[in-house]
Amino acid sequence: MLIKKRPSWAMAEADATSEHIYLNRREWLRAAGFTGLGLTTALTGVGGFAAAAAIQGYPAPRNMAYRLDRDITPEDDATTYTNFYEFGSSKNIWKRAQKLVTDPWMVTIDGLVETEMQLDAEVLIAKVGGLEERLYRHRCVEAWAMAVPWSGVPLANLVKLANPKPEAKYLQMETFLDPSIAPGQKQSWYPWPYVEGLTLAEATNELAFLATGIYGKPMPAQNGAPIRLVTPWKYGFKSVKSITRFTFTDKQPVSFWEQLNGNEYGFWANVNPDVPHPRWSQKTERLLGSGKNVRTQLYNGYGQQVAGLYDGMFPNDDRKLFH
Ligand SMILES: Nc1nc2c(c(=O)[nH]1)N[C@H]1C(S)=C(S)[C@@H](COP(=O)(O)O)O[C@H]1N2
Ligand SMILES: [Mo]
Repeated sequence: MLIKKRPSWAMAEADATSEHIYLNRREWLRAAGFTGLGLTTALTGVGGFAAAAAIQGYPAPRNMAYRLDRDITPEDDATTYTNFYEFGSSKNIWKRAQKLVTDPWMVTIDGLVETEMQLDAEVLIAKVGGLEERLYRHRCVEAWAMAVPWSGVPLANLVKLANPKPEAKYLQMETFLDPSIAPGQKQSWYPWPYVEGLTLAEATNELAFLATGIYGKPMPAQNGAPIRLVTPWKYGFKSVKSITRFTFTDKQPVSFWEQLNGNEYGFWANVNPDVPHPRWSQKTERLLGSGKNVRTQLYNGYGQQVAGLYDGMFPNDDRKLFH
């Protein structure tokens, strides 16, 4: 996304950090000769930091309720053409993103909930149900699109686990903050950490998905490991990656892009081909892989599941729902 506030001298490639060999904790232990099933148990509790195994359950059984009207995007395209501004503003950040250490990964659930929690992503996912696979379309506000198999759990399961208080109306989600590994976060004109939010009605809609994997495998760092949101009826920027905090609140969250440029990127951001972005049309989308252009659909084709969420919300200006 083009941000006018961004100084012209700040070229994305200027943040490139020196490449170095990186081993995550598990690989390091394996390299050091600690292998096998006893490892997780042996490490649990050491130094007060529960050492979790990676999220289990791949490949997950496919939920056939979610079908596509197009081919699945080739894996190479979906995993090498990615938006993850923490690692730079180009699409080509996948190598840099390998610095992200995703195991262990502590997640906080706080705000207007009966009991605040801090738990490892693996423990969280184990608590909220077994993985399933869903084929979803994805439509970036920049007018490119893909169709991918995500693995994960319904976000509604997390909301249930969190047990929000009756006053809670929104769920805010936040990405990690660590400029030492994420060079984009050294760019101080961005309002880090990346934040997104949904109403609780949206967060508990059947489509809202907490993804842990893609193409039948654990999520690669560049696609938002170890857990990310997927809301396929909304522009892609709502689908916040690498989540560390879920906060239940009675105030509408102000998202990362909304804070930067609220005229172009609003809270609702539902896909609509008839409401143009202030600087370009949203009528069509370019498919990653084939490069083919196809018509964009209202709610990205998911109106049957989600249109009811917005009934009568902005009777005089429903365009508000589509920015
Ligand atoms: N933390 C974080 N989440 C993010 C982004 C980002 O820059 N940082 N980019 C968003 C945008 S604009 C899109 S289109 C999708 C892209 O997801 P993908 O790279 O897995 O296709 O992630 C979204 N989630
Ligand atoms: Mo996007």
